Amino acid sequence: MFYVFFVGTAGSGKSLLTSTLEKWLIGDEMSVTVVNLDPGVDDPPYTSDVDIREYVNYGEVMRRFNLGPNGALVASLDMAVSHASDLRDEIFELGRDYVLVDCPGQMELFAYRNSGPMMVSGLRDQDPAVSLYLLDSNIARTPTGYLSSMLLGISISIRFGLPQLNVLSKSDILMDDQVEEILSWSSDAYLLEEALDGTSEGLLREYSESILRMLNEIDTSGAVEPVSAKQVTGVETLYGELQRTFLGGDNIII
Ligand SMILES: Nc1nc2c(ncn2[C@@H]2O[C@H](COP(=O)(O)OP(=O)(O)OP(=O)(O)O)[C@@H](O)[C@H]2O)c(=O)[nH]1
Ligand SMILES: [Mg+2]
Repeated sequence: MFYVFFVGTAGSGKSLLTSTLEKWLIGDEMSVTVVNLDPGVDDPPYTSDVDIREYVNYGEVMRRFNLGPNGALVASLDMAVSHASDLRDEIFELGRDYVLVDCPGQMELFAYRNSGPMMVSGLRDQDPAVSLYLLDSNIARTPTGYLSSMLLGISISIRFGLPQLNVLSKSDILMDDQVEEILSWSSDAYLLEEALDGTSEGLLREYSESILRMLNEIDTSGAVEPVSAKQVTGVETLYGELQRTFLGGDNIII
């Protein structure tokens, strides 16, 4: 079983890409288990086979502990961690080729708190896994937005300790030349530095440049695949990358 964890900021397109990739894999004669790990979702764009909502009631958590939507999500995931082995058992019994895990959009669960990484390691156990990090085109279209999205991706990869693939989600909302520009930033840090020079000033520029130097030093720049879950473009390339990652072992692409 190969695990793919879909992570990215709120609304970056994780759930729709989960659904699109599921269809793609099934079309390629793979068997797929879809796991919903978002306790607060109402109506995901797929039919989940395994669902965290079977184990924790987000609305009830909100009412009982008098929490707001974000606090209730944090508390719900904390509670659900104790059921990670039950979720894993369900996944294991299905025994399918791919396990697509749609994670909640609240990134602090994964970038800072323990419950996200604990859930990830509880689910996959020793099975091969990759985190699929979505950079939202709405954010990554500006040089500073791109840089901050990459930093968040690094936080997640540090916490997960998994090979990571970066995708530029919702690429259909950008013009072709905007996509090309973002891809050029991902392949050549000097071009990103130039772009930052043109858009930021003073302290912000100094910060951005120091961060860029740090990224260069730890060699974290890397490929970003443009994908549109809506128009189903880039999915074949993504599928190829996933296969390459699973077959080739540890290639952390970030
Ligand atoms: N244009 C365009 N819109 C998209 C694409 N993918 C998702 N969307 C839209 O973006 C919105 C959010 O998509 P979701 O798939 O729910 O995003 P998410 O990351 O799962 O959101 P949360 O779970 O709330 O964090 C929806 O209105 C989708 O229709 C895409 O490839 N292109
Ligand atoms: Mg979602």
